Amino acid sequence: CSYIGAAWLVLDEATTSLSSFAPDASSIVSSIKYHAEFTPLFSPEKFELPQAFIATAQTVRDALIINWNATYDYYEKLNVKQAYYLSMEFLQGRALLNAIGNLELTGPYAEALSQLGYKLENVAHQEPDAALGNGGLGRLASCFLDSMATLNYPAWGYGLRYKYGLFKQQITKDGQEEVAEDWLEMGNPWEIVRNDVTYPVRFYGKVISGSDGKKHWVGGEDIKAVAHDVPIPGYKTKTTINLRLWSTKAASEEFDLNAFNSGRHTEASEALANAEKICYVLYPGDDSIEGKTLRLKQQYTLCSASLQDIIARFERRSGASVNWEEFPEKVAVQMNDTHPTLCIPELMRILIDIKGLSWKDAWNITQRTVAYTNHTVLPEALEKWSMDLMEKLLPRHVEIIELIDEELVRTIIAEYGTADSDLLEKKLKEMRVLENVELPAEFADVLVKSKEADDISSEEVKISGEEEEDDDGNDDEVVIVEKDGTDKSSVEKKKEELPKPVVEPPKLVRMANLCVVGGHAVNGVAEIHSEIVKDDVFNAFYKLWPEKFQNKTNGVTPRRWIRFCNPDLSKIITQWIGTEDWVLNTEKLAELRKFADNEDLQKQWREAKLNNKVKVAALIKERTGYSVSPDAMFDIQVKRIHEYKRQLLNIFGIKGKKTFVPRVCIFGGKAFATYVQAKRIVKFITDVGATVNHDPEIGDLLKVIFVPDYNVSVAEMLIPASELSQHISTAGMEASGTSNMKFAMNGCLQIGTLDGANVEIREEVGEDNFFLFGAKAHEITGLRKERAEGKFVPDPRFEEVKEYVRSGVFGSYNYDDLIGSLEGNEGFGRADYFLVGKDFPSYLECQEEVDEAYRNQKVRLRPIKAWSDLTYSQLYCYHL
Ligand code: B1H
Repeated sequence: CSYIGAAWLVLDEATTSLSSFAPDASSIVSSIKYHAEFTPLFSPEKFELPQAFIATAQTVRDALIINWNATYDYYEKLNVKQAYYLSMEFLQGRALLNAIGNLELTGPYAEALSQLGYKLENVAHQEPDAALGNGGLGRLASCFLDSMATLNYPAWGYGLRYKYGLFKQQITKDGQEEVAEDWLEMGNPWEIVRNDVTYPVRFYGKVISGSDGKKHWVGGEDIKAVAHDVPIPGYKTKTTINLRLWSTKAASEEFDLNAFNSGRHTEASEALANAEKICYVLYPGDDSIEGKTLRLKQQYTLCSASLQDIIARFERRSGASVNWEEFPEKVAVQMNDTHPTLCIPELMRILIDIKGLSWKDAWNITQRTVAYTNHTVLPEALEKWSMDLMEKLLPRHVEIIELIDEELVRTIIAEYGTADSDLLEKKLKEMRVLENVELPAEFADVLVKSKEADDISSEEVKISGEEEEDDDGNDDEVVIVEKDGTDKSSVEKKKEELPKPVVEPPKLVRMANLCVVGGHAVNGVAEIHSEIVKDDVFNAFYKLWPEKFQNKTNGVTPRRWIRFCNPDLSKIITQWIGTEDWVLNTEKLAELRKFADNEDLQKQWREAKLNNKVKVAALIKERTGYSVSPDAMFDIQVKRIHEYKRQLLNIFGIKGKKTFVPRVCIFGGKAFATYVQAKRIVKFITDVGATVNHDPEIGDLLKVIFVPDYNVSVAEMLIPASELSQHISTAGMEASGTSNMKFAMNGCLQIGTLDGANVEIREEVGEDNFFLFGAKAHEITGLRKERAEGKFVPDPRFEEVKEYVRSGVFGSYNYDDLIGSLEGNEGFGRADYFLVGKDFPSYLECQEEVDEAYRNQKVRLRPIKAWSDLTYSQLYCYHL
């Protein structure tokens, strides 16, 4: 790996062989019995499937601990450079089958469990999903861990140990309902609690200047972060890396014994509850100030505890002579989106205030250590934090951020000069880390403030909410979309209704700008997305520092997403290629191409697919009560429910299309709990299903299924059974997508727009294997403008479907707000912002092509090579 450089170390073959560890079935049985008796998380009265799962997982954990320790010792001894992936989300899913698969122990475990009277598959199904994430961003983090372990990279993940995973989605007559997911109810057999690895994390307090000339952050409240380690095994290697998750506790002195003893129990334990609630849930609702505070506390806890831990390790490994200059040669911190941005001021604070470095040295070290992955260009997802709130919670960090901003202002002035004050003003407005904050005094006379600039004060800003660019793409007007997703009128209308605001606009910290300034690399997650990052969202920064900007197209682990979730297909692939090496090197899948026309292969392939479809039909029956025919085409769209992902285009298209090959249209995904429009979409899909699926005239020609509670485990069943998958976002809005890769790997046709990684997938699988439709990314702004000016005339088929929905055939629910969002200019703020109406005709035509292809179906082989481990693990290596 020439790009790695000497500081990196990849464990070699000799140290990574698994061969020394090969327990047979009978020793596994003994070990399961041992754990059931001596380390139970349950009572001794019964030993059934749930207990069998826990005891089995504990035996696997033993093996993982041996490898974890060996890996750790090795890194420690050689003092290697380590990559740390900091993420608010890790969507791990289940671990058992993956772990024994990676350890090459599936056979012996199946045999051992059968000796105990159980089927491995049934035991594995007892495991709750570790759903410490929302969707693609979190699953990507988990895929990275698998991949890095497999490639023997010294890397760790850092995250939070949420007590409740992402909510359980129940589908009722009212649509989606959220129920807390108590994934730790039966204990977590995988984690190792490190009660001795704890760090204080401080909030509030104030900054004082000491007589030593240093700044001291004093007072406030301290909590304690406690490390929980989850071993991450690589595939066919001894390397077992670590996912370190923090839980939060009150610092012990916070428990008020006197209050407790005098009967004031709640008061006495208030500090405890306050500390623990930081890690209750992922993305707590942030409409209230309490919610916002909690989110910021979560982000800071992740950054502070992880950096303290990383620094302690660096110091320990350095021995007597700590050379801070070497820190970036031993540590790479990758920030998964902007949620861990506080790493930047936190590393600065520790280096300056605690380790005594100068600003200049600390800044140099920080920049060389930290890098940022951008996952979205949606304006509402680019985090901005209120400076007032941040100042209260993290006063020292705000001072540091102000200085970073000041330094940036200096750089911008040096770059653009002061001659053209409009240009300078524009650049400052675009690039500064701080928004709506006066320039520091030293620059006061550099800038002749133009009148217009002062008008920024009337701009409306929504923090951590649903903020969108206006239809014309002109970002000096911002339309607010309320959390309830109902109408939001145009800016003009708002201006009329509201008196001229007298309040100052809120001072904000733009986290993405801070990441770009504070890190040495910024990457997008697919080619097209990385171009948008450079040309649009961060264009001003790109012009200043072109060398920082990179593309690293996302990837998925071929272990979980083919080898283990689709054993039938895997067997066929191995048989035809003649080796199982493809699991480590997906380039090899291309060798299948030469057999593409072989009828025996095609027959096997079809049988495997059918087998997987039969299993999914059973799952659908169990979860929804509906019976579906495995002979129909399985057409699947599973992802978070969001207007930009356009589930509405899919469901409207079902009605609009004329030709018909029997289909089971499967949907799955969760809507963010407060995203009302997305929840309406869920309700609508289930209503359509309830009508269509009971219609005897339609019968097996069409079924519309909403699979409740979509998660990693459900994905592992659905994807292998898919024949068509839909990736139909408005072009330019889906940063990458990763399920598109998983579907492609499992031999599934795709229909999609030229968006995210679809573009690269299409190049890889060939145009005739990808059903392309819709507007292109560069056309979107113009199309929105056209539509806003009333120049767009919707296709009559689109109007017809809307009328049909309005007619009430799908029940008594009032769909005006849903349909309204797709309509013309009046009333609804973002009138078809996602261009469903515009793309509708080309979508329908494309679906007709799909039908045609399915009728003449041949096996379509789509061995893709672009998303191998190496491609995306290079992420950590381009730093230096
Ligand atoms: C992605 C998010 C995200 N991008 C903020 N951004 C969130 C941002 O609740 N929040 O605060 C939650 C999620 N998630 C996804 O990342 C992209 O939409 C996908 O296109 C991409 O494949 C994935 C991984 O890069």
